[in-house]
Amino acid sequence: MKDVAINKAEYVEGQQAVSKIQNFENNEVLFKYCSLPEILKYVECFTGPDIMAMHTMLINKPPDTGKKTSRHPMHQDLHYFPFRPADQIVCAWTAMERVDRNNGCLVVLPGSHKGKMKPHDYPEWEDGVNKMYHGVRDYDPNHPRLHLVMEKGDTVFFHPLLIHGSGTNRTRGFRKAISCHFASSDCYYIDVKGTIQENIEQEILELGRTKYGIYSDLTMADVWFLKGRLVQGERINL
Ligand SMILES: O=C(O)CCC(=O)C(=O)O
Repeated sequence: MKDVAINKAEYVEGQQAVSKIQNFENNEVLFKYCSLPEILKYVECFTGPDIMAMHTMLINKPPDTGKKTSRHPMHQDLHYFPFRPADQIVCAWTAMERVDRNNGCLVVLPGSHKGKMKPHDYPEWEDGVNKMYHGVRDYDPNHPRLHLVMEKGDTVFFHPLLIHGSGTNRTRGFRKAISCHFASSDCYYIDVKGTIQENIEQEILELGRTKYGIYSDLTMADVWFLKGRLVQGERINL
């Protein structure tokens, strides 16, 4: 993924061209992260013994160009997932270098995971917003916020209903983090038609059609089924 501040037609060199690598489940080097015992021993507390890696990301948050497009709006990850129950899904997010408010650390609303899933949409940011960066419209702006200052290698594990996002990268470096969303393979797929997730379903289907070349009858659940990979135990439903 390329940051929206970089014109589509513009040629940029090196890591400037890559603000995020997603779905690295077929890259043996990056995917090792998802099988690390240091990670899985905590993941298992949420998922139980049968564990799927459902979504993988290496986030290379670029220095902001002044348009504040390096921000990630406040959101709940469950908005993107057509599987449940939420309590058997967990994200592991590991800092690959020190992250703090200067380079756009994670910011979370503690306790928000106890609430419901909220409707999401693109925020109305003046200079554009990255593809699929939907945000929660109506969270309480007075809810206490926590900025997660982390050292290289520190890992945070969080619930898919936790409202979180990340700030502007005001440094000249690329802020790197690696993450995986894990779920119990015993979770089950749901049909999101007619729900508040319908808007993201359309975008995921567009991507899925291009990636897998399947044009008829593709569902959001199919896309997740195709990219999910077992990391421990037995593949049951997902
Ligand atoms: O790493 C970040 O800046 C935020 C990532 C995030 O919240 C996400 O991709 O869901």
